Amino acid sequence: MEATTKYVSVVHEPNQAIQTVQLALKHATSGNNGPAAVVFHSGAINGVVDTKNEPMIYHTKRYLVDQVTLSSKGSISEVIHMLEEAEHPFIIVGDGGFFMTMNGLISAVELNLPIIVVILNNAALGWVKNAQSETKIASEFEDIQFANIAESMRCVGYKELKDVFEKAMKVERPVVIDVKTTDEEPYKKVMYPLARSLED
Ligand SMILES: Cc1ncc(C[n+]2csc(CCOP(=O)(O)OP(=O)(O)O)c2C)c(N)n1
Ligand SMILES: [Mg+2]
Repeated sequence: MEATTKYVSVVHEPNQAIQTVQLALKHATSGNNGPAAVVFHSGAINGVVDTKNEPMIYHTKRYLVDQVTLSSKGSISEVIHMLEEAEHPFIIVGDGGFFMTMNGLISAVELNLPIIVVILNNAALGWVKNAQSETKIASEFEDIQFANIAESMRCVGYKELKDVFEKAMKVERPVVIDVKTTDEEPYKKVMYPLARSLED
């Protein structure tokens, strides 16, 4: 977590919680604003005090192949710098991922950022749908009009890809482009073999 945050603190005792969160907020919002993290022992919720063991943080090593390098503080700042320098940063996201994160567009509109969000719209939580057998539950979307959602959030929305990029680059506000894709290609085809083997 140290690689991705400005400040990390571990809470061992329940009565440290409020002060630690306040300190984290102070760090997050002072100087160069950035993420801060406070890690609690799950037992702290029930009043258990554990000063000896560090809280467990979910281990990613089982899922990530060795070639994936963990981000360092330097590479995160590099990405932020690239986004700041880019005239029109492109953000590519699935339709499900867009739903999970579209509140970010409110800030993008407020800050007048000329970002271009491209939605790969397969009308599904493809990852979930592919992993379900015959019966599909809560993994398929209706025909959602993302361009309309974008327009109603005061972004510019386009419904199709044809000839759109040149137009999008001239817009000085956030743009959302709804690109219809297929959901017939399963995600397993593009997974790392190790990750696939854990699912099979
Ligand atoms: C906040 C959050 N909720 C749930 C998940 C689990 N999850 C991983 S991929 C996925 C489906 C994403 O759908 P979409 O962005 O449309 O991508 P697709 O697989 O269809 O290309 C979900 C629900 C997650 N990663 N993050
Ligand atoms: Mg999808």
